[in-house]
Amino acid sequence: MKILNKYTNLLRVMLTIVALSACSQTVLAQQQYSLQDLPAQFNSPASFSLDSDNNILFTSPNLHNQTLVEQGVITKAAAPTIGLIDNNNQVSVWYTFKQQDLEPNSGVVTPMGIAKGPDGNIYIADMQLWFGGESRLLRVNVIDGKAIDVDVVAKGFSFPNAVAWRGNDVFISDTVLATEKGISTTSGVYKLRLDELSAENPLQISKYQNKNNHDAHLFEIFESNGSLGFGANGLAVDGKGNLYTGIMEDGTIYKSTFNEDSSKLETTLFNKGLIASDGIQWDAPSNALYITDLFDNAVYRIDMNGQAKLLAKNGNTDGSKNMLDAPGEVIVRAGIAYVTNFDAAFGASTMVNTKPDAPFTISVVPIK
Ligand SMILES: [Ca+2]
Ligand SMILES: [Ca+2]
Repeated sequence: MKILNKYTNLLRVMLTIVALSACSQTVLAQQQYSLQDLPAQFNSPASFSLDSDNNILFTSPNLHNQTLVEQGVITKAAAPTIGLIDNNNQVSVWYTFKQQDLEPNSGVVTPMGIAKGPDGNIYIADMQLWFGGESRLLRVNVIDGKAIDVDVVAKGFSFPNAVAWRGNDVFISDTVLATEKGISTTSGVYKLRLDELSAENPLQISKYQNKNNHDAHLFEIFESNGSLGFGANGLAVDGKGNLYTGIMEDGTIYKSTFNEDSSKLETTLFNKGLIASDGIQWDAPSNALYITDLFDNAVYRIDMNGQAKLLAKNGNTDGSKNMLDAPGEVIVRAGIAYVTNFDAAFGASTMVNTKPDAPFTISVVPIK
């Protein structure tokens, strides 16, 4: 009996070792994907941020779930996900949003803009306007490069879109504060301090009423032509601390400069001529801004004098063969521009893309 026990125990130890190594192998062998063949859990790749290890993170709110189910391309809705592009351009799942992350009234989370904060955590705009919830700024708490969990740190936005940090201040574009179709859209950019952001007591932004009656955190207000109902969208901060805001329906970019105390000095027109500007990122080595034109299926570099140069443009595609497919944002890493093919189709006459479709892709464009 004793001998049997001994062998049973030995067997148990051996089985435990086998089980543990199987477990660690599962962790090590995390599924990886190519940029040109993403799984359906990345069916609307949107915005980019670099993490602390030079990986590229990207949000995918998966806004095409319903369309793709109707097309028979996928069988069930994919949860919103954050992907990671490693230094070998392999894509893996960094975080999948969970039940406890959903906005309680709408039951959804819509991760749009993403940016790394000065505290090393990842901040995400959760757009709820289309779904009946209260729009939020989320903080993904990061330890050793891994996403641990998610906290709500501010709420009360209308259509939060891009997120960009300037020192300890975070800027969040709000694409629709008020809009009258074909007449005008009012949009803006909020500015919050890191020390105002708290999981225990999320910062409450009061609803925009008019130009003279709004939350004190509203840093800038923009009026645009009302053609789409989408105003302030992409945001980026350059090496000198200037802030750039793209106004989607006007196809313009504005530049805001700052006083010593980080208050606003002035905001002026910086570039115009795009059809519908989307995400913006600034790249240090090339000292330039990179921006997509969601409607015109194009990617541009814009120098620090506001001069645009076309980097890539395609017609109506499905995104295969590295072609652009309604690009949402572009980020540069080591001389390569990565472009999310958001693949939205709004049915507007000025929009090149006509259909969200497989494959789900991120394009790469050398910038030299
Ligand atoms: Ca596609
Ligand atoms: Ca398409």
